[in-house]
Amino acid sequence: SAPRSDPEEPRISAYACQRRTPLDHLNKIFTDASEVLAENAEFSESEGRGLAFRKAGSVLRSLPFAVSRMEDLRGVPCLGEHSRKIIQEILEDGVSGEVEGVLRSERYRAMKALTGVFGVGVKTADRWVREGLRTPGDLLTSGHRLSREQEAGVRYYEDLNCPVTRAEADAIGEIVKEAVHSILPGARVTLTGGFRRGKEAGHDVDLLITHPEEGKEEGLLGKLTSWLDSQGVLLYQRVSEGSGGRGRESGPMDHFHRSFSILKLGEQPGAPPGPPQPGASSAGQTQEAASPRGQGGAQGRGWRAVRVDLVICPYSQFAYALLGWTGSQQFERDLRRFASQERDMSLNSHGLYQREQVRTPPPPHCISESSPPLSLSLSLSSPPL
Ligand code: DCP
Ligand code: MG
Repeated sequence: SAPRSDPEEPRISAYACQRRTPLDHLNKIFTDASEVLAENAEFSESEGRGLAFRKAGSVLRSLPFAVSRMEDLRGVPCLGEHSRKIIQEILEDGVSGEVEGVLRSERYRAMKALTGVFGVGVKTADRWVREGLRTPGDLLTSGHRLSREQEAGVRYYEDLNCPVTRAEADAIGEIVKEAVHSILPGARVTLTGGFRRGKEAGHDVDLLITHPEEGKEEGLLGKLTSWLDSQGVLLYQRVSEGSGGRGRESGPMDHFHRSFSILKLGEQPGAPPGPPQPGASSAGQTQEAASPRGQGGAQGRGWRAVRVDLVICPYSQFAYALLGWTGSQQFERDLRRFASQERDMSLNSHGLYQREQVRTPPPPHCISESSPPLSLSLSLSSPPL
């Protein structure tokens, strides 16, 4: 990108983790467009193109002014030719023809609807679209074989695509906290993800659970989900065993014990969800339908389904886990990239590692993630729920 004409103006970092990004920003018309193009690229498995639009959206979100002419973008990093063309179109015509075309396209709409089903990824949705399916309702009539997760995704489709409010997230936090404390007094439950960043709505509730005495957290997830199940609150879950953070944790993915679950939330935030329905006592078993066809909305039913991620971490890794689970995704990606490219270190949700300092000749695999994580006091003082 062209250098800024005014050397007095501070440069904007190409790393999202070095930019201030307010919750409410001034360029929504452009970030909405890049979001659609990023999704559309991801729907064709063009990861590189998708990432380019995500990066463009991220930098636009950080600008302290509303873009009103192309010159405003001089020196702004992370905006490729394609993104600039879209911005120009919007500045000139009020809309981007390309984005409008994507929004109207049958394929985009079908991919959006089908990947909106919990448990359905791009590959599966793409296969279904090529077979002629368009909506989650089509899945019910077509007799396609669904995984247990996808079945739950179809059953609770409406609820899971209705944004979770802050009050609902807090209510879920209270339910989980009560359960955790009855099992393991002294354990800490922290709301992470978008809500920790101050968002008023989200697609799920992310909860990080630990205990100040290292080791006490072991075995907690199973007891917690059994407790929730016994209360009729657990509508679905899939557990990812991981290593609980006790293995050789390399790569950007984390290895915590985690439950991808769907919980039942009563009508009054914080109120108990009511007695279990007949036949609804065990997660994954038959539940009353929250149908994708519209009869089963939360209104009138007295409860709604909410996607919840329960993550257990050893206390010694809590700071890193909290950092890694707070997001945003772009912030996390660039934080790891910054660690690697600017500090020759390696960061994930388990720790921050020094890489081996062997530089010449460039070794084929120079990352040593067996060294102990550096101490990090970050956010350990942030209040638990
Ligand atoms: N995260 C991660 N790696 C994972 C899962 C999550 O780095 N395997 C991080 C990035 C996310 C944060 O954790 O920002 C929470 O994940 P979500 O997908 O729930 O994202 P948000 O909470 O930011 O968004 P939303 O409001 O849609 O829930
Ligand atoms: Mg979230």
